[in-house]
Amino acid sequence: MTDELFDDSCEENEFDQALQEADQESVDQDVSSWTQVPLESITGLSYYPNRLPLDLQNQITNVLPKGLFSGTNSGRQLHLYVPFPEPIQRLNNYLPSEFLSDVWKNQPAEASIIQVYNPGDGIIPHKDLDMFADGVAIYSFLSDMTMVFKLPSKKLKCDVRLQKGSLVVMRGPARYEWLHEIPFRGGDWISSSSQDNATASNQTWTPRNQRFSITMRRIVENHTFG
Ligand SMILES: O=C(O)CCC(=O)C(=O)O
Repeated sequence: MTDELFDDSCEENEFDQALQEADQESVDQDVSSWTQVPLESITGLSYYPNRLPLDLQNQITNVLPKGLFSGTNSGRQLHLYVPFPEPIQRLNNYLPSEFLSDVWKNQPAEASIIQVYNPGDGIIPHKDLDMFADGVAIYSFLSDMTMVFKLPSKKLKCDVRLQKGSLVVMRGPARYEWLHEIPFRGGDWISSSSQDNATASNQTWTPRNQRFSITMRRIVENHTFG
């Protein structure tokens, strides 16, 4: 039954192909000399822990096709377009009101991507495609994982621990100037004193578990596919 909800959305289309040509930049991966900056210093980046009620997290997890979570293939994605299945549609209700009014002009998300990460999986440094409007919202499910924001021109980086049930929002410079990535590795270094200070000496290596995210976006006006 639940798989039927997603049957049509799983088909490859032009939109999917465009996404695979995302604005990916080759970044010097030796970031040892880069300066770690706090999340608050990145204009347009906001993080909201514990954003989603547990029952909504569970409902969404349960409605997704089981095949997304099985096996060890990496890079499993599901692209959805409005109308979203009901529990996913409800994610609009948890977007910050100022984000909805100022950035999306009180319109709900039009496109979402569900991405599953097994330990070792990641996503390369990138900016989101220009076909997407300003404002990107990413919800995290099942387990925690570290996302890294990078500004190569100034050798700045910021590690943001995305906890399950959290929301991270990018707009303006955070969306258009900074790259974001999830490093391909089996775990993350976690500072016990600060979520965003990855250079602290009091870090512990925390193995990853399976995680999925739902990224919600709007499409720029007058965008034509194909
Ligand atoms: O899965 C994530 O948290 C990151 C997703 C992402 O970077 C994207 O959809 O552009």
